[in-house]
Amino acid sequence: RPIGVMDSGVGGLTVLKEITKILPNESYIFIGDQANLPYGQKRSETVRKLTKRIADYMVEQNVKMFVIACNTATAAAYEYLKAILPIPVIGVIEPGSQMAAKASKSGQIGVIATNGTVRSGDYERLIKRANQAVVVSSLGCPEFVTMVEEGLAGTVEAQVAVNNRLAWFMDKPIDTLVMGCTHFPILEKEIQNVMGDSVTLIDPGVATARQVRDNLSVHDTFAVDHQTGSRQFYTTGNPDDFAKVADKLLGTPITAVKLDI
Ligand code: DGN
Repeated sequence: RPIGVMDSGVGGLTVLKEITKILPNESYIFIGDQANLPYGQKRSETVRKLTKRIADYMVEQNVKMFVIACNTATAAAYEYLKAILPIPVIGVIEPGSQMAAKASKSGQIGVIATNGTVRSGDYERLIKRANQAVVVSSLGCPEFVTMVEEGLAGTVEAQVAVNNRLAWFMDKPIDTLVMGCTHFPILEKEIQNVMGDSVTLIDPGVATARQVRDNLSVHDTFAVDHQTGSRQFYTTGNPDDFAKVADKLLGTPITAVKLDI
């Protein structure tokens, strides 16, 4: 049985990439809900409904685990889906928070995310659960999502936009910055350039991948079953546009199929 991975768009591919690095023999179904992108500006009830729709489809496809590779959807729907789905559900915020709390020495952590994720307060709550003394400064960067979806990562335009937005952190003594949106690791270079080497960037996808592996190995019935290592890609939007950005991101050409649900 495959592992189901979803995002509102191509951002979740950064998480898929980390999962396949440590579980290369599993099979995966990835769905980008691009017809409804961006999730970050929507009400959380709407995001919950959209995420459930994808989850239901994944369950119909007989996936053995559902990975919400989107911070906004994790904030809106993780607890809800965990309670109702018949398979294990993994979100990205808890693993990312724990990783950040561990990495910070100064106890000053920054979070960049969509407005929806910032509004949920989940990173702040879960980072503080891991270490109460930490000070968390969160900033919404919704325009980063659009830049990534438009394939602008690596351009001067992207660097300028990242510089402008992250100037907000200049008077904040953070030593750790959580890329709290799965689209943001695609702008990692631009973000590191402006933050400087003294700031450690946290990609929650890395910690999430470890959680997927650990979860597979504790559920006997879901034991790693060394499959063919196949990957199927679906988008509710335009498959050619999806494939163009996905190729760049995964470093290998892929085919995407239009999903009508
Ligand atoms: N990739 C999603 C996240 O991690 O929050 C958000 C993208 C979006 O739809 N705004």
